Amino acid sequence: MNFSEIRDLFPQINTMVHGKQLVYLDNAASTLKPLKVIEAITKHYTSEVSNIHRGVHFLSESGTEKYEQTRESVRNFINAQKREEVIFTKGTTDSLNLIAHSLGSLILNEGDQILLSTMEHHSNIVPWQLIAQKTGSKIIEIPITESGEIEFEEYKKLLNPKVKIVSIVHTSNSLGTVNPIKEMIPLAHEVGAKFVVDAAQAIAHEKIDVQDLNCDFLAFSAHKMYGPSGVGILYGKEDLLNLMPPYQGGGDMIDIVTFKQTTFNDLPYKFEAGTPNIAGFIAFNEALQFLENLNLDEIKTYENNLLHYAQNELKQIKGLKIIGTSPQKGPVCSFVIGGVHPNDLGTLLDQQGIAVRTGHHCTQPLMQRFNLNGTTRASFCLYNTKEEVDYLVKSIHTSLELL
Ligand code: C6P
Repeated sequence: MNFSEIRDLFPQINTMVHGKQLVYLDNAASTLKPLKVIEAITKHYTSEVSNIHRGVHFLSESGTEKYEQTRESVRNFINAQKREEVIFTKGTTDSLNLIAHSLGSLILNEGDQILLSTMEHHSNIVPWQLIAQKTGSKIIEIPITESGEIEFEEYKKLLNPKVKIVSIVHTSNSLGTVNPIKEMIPLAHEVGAKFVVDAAQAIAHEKIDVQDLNCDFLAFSAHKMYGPSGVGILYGKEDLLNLMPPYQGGGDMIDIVTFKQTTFNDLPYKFEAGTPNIAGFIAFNEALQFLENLNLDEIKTYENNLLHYAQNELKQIKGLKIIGTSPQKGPVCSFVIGGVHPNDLGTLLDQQGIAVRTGHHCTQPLMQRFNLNGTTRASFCLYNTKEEVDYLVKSIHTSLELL
């Protein structure tokens, strides 16, 4: 695979920012989009607009067919057994809210426990807090080590029959840590708990096979895997999804409505209320094809090499400390430098054309754990290069001279 040719597939990569060539290192927030994805959105809005699942006319039927093709591509991409297990949502946050509210209201009772780790994104904390308040259940925190890894022995100790749900990030957006999900899942199942995986950061960087993992639920967003925003996936095991009550009402999720009572549609539509982001889901298929045509193992190796190169180069900067030093990492490098505020550094890097994220990255409990107000985060993906890393390091030096 020629990674330098891949850059040509992304029109935004050649953008100028403040008169400088863009160096986009904020891929954990959202990736750039390949031309094919952009063209699919344009095509839909130029000549193919119609609603789906609702018309007998040509445009509605062909739109429905394309939309449902994406479901089949997602099923194949994560190796789900059935298309009914692939629910379309607005994104990871929406998927996690759906599970928390629907599964939570089904299985949580007073005194039950939900296990979350210190490194969870707010989207994998707040929905659980909302349902915990409603059901009288409790959130228990699995601590992490100085290197930013789950304390596995503590996790084992916390498991007991009161634990009904364990919800864990596969790859941390702030630390890069890849958690030992595959070892954690059977232990949760032993005490009868359901296991939810937040795969927002993992999905574009390594192969995820839901049958092999044996997770009960998996959530991710298209915009972090070269697809459009406002498009997300919730995978769930069919038997559980069948038992779970609907999350939102209206649109496609109904079977028969009377003022006395409503019956609900079958999976996956039971969880898909209202008109979705049709163009987005159709274009998402192009992003999936793009990733399928490349090889996720090769992508992982390329990105891992780039991460190690970046970490080694960044470590040479006086006073720079990397936050998250697990040997198992996705392509994310968070760091702090002495008395430098991350926002000041981020602003100066922006002046030099570099996009990084600064702040708490929607992981405030994690920042509290490390006693930080935030970090600067460079996050890489398949179109980033060593030259861009070198430019980042040079630009940090320039910024430090100005500060
Ligand atoms: N993290 C980041 O810059 P949405 O916004 O719904 O697509 O994804 C939410 C989400 C959930 N879990 C993890 C691990 C995530 O990283 C994110 C999004 C972005 O790190 C925006 S805060």
